[in-house]
Amino acid sequence: MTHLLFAEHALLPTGWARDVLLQWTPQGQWHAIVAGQTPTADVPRAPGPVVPGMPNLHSHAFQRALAGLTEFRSNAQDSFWSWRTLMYRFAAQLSPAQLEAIATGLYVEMLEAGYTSVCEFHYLHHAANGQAFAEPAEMSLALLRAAKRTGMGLTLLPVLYQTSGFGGTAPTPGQGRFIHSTDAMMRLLERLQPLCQAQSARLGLAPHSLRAVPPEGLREVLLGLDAMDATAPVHIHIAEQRAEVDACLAWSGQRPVAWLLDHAPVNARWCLVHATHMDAQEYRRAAASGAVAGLCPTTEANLGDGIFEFNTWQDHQGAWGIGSDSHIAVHPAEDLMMLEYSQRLSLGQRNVAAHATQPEVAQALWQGAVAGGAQAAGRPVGGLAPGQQADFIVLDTSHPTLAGLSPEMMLASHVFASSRSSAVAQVWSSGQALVQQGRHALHESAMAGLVQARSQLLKG
Ligand code: NGQ
Ligand code: ZN
Repeated sequence: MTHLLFAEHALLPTGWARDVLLQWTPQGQWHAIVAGQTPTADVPRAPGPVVPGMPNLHSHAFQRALAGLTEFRSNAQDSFWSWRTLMYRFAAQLSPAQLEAIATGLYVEMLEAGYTSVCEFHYLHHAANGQAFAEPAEMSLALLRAAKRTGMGLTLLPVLYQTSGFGGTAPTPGQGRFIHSTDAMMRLLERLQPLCQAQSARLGLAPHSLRAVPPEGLREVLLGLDAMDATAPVHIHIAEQRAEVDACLAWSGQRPVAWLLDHAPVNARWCLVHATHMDAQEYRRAAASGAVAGLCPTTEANLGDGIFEFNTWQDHQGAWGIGSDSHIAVHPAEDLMMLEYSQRLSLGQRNVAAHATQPEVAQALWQGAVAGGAQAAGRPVGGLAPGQQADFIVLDTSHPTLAGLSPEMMLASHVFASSRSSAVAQVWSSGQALVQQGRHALHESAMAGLVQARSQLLKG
């Protein structure tokens, strides 16, 4: 038995199609997608245009409870680094139950906004005193449970963290909860692999950054991962801050992206998160490697990172996707808008993300981010095509900003003009309707749980 839905308008990889019959398997994968059909009375109709669900390629779930709480001056010159001090202080006390509550609330928010899968760049592994939990995967299990309960598609990326800076400097006390030997990380991955498989989550790995993983740790853990799964996704924070680039130059004589490309087998399974600071050669070489650029425009703006040269990357046909990272915004439309606006502001132009074959900016952004996000996730979540998962959203045609418009204009208005009042009516993941009339079934309890966990943390 397959499942059927009729959509008057659907955004396929080839563009908008009319009168589309969407058919998926009981396992939640697209079986057939055929345009130009006549609807029959027994087939349910989507109440609006159908658009692919968005993969979120970078998340630190716990940081959702800190969003909005660091917008005050704590230093004469606040920066990414002073924010990180506050973030570490917050992370220091978090319990597994609190992580689960925050992630559950966050995943409900993500689904309601149209994110249908997430890559968790997960580094908060140990107890507050830095000792491993009796169950070393305790914190990872909290994330797996949150994803399962909410229906969120998950790529779990346990983070390897070993040093506080280039050249092997010892971790600071605030980093105690993150640390693993390479062997201990391999044991964690082995423990997690069957658990991920059981809920069709994908397991990958994230060397935190070149600051946090020395060359031998990087080499060994990649060999270990390959022995487990030679196609597993690998994500890394790479060149977010100028101070990081300078420290890497002082240590190795090379910039971080150049160093990585010369010392690691970077290819299409890699996601380079915050490849913000690259020179012309790094743009060319990184794009040619096939790696996905992991862009987190609202977090990068919030932390004062700098502006990625999106049009240079596009000129090199680089793959890219978006992540909500610190969750200062949890909405694909906001991150796509921020990405386009950062380019407009720095270049003094408009419609930068449009390209020769796609003049519609919102559509170019949406489809680019879905394709690159799916690649980074290592899961078949690349849109409305047979073999991919039936992850999709239905736009809200009754939203005043969208009502009465063509599907192209609806998507553009959703991305650029919906003013945070989400224009998402339904969200389906793996062929299941998780969000109806804009609300996830767990909305009330999940949001209450998130708020309660944050209140506890603020008291602590
Ligand atoms: C993180 N966040 O791991 O949460 C980092 C900050 C670091 C971002 N890079 C810590 N946005 O990079 O050292
Ligand atoms: Zn990050």
